[in-house]
Amino acid sequence: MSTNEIENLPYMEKYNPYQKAYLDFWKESVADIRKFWDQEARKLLWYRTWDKVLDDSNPPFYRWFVGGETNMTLNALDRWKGTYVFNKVAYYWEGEDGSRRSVSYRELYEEVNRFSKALQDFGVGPNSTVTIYLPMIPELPIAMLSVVRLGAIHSVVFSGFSAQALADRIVDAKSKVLITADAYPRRGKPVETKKTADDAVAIAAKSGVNVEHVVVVRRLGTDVPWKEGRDVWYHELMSKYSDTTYVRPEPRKGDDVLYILYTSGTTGKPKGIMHSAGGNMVYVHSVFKWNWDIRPEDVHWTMADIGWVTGHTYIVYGPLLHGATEVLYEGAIDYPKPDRPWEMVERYGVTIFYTSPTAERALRAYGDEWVDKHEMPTLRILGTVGEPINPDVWHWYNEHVGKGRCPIVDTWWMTETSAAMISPAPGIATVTLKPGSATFPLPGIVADVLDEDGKPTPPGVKGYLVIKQPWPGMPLGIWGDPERFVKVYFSRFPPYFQAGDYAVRDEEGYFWLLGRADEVLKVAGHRLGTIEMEDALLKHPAVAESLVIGMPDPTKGEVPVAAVVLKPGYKPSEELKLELIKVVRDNIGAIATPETVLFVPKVPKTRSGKIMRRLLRDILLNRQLGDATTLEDPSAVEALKAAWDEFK
Ligand code: 6R9
Repeated sequence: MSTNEIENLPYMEKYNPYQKAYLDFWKESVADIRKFWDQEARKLLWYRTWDKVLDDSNPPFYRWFVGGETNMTLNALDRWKGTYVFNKVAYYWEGEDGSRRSVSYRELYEEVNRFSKALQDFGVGPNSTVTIYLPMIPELPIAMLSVVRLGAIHSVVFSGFSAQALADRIVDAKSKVLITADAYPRRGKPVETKKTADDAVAIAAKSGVNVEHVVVVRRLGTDVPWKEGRDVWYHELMSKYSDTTYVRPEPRKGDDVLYILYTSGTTGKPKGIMHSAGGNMVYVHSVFKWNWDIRPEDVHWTMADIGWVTGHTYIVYGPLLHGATEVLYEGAIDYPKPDRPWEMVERYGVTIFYTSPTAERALRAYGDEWVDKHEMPTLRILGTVGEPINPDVWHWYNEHVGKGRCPIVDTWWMTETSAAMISPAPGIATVTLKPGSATFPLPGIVADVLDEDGKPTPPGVKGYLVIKQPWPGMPLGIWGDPERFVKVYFSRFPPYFQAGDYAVRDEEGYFWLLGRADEVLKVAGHRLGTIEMEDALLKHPAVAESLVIGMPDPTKGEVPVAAVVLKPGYKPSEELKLELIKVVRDNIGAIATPETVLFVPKVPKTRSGKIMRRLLRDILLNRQLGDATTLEDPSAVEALKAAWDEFK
């Protein structure tokens, strides 16, 4: 980007003197991204430095640190050998049932080496894929690091996903090895992970993908189904390898695949986002520092699940790349009492606390007394991620959790970006915060808001968020589907990356993120596709047509509401409704449970046969409508509205 263009960016025009330090840094970074990221990458260890910082010869398949060789675990573990960090706590783990364990960097290093060796003995090597279906226990980061150490590729599947959802991901990634646990507690009751994993393996086998090894971590000690020859206990396996086992971190090229993580998009099939061994590492390392101003004495706690990208970056790789101490919590955030998080902040002396608006809203709803009785003097920075934060929730977070003395770092980003893209960066300089705004793009990132025609919108006018230059944390592509990568992210406003979010900039250039502009929902911060849910409903023999819309919810942000047209011979009933809800849960997981299923005679569509889900949502909410003239049959809309009104 030329200096001229940078000077002309609207958010450069006005700033107060405090922001100048930040904006000057930012300006320099985007003026020459190659130079900037070259410097950032040199803060890490490489077996071999790159020949080229960025190869942009085949856009949008940008390749970073080409010719370079490194390994994430070299920087996350081996780097700390011989330093004080090796004796430091890497993870304070707390089980929902109160069990506790702390894992030092040394222990993590030893355990990862042993498990790497074990996986290697199963034939796992560079570019093999390993699916990990584990609850929030230390073995989850251990498994991820062990896979990465071998140059293999992990696909972590959220432990709340169903057998079908797990099977789909095993099949797509063609994994021969699955790592899981016997069971884990959720709200005091065991969730039988191994059973679900077995079901998934059986479903995957029908599609011709045979899982040969299932490694089972013993968490609760429950009885589990067992298949001799295929299943092996983690602890029995590990007992074969001594503390001094060493596996050399496999040299990975900068543009080799580090991991894949499935996420929902605008079509039914979840897509495997591929992140790179060099670029993701560099980006995560830099951003973690900028977001949290991370220091040796910090105790960082991302209260999220590793099964989503937030956990990959901010529980596993980010903290470990900085030798930081992280809290790993297994259970429900309000169990057994609504002050569980605040009690834990005090117990571990947490200095940086990061969670989602959904969690903030839920904890607020229990009443201020639960948080007010905790002083939490160690806290110094709060963070928020996953959805837009409502200004009143922001104020509550600031006053009651941060006691008015902790800046709130609102981080906008997505699975595809590796780490935050638009957010305050207290690790560099301060900017004045505005409740509900993620402030400015991070160094090296140029973002903009465009209208339908691809022109930047004036201040105050809503548009589509785009990223204008490549960045090291960008995906290598979609696993097995390069065309879809181009289509989803780069076809609407080429050559820019289209995020899929609505945004607006204010007079001072601050970015305000306004939620998804497509068929993606954020239900309690979890990313789900309406079309995935519609596909699930269609699997039921009674369903002829299905429609899913995200409706606003005071706690979860959004909840899915389904409408179905039944096939001839089927009649609406309470029983059928429950069956349909179950179909969605069985195909995706409990997180996707529809709020209700409405029975309608027809699904409203446009004349061209498209379901306009956002428009229908506005109709159901009695909001000012967008253009409804293209809807083919007004009576279908009326019927849907009547069914919804009755449900309310
Ligand atoms: C990290 C993560 C991505 C979508 C994204 C946007 C929403 C994330 C946000 C935010 C407003 C924030 N989102 N952070 N919206 N303010 N600070 O959540 O990744 O699960 O892929 O979801 O989340 O809509 O497009 P992912």
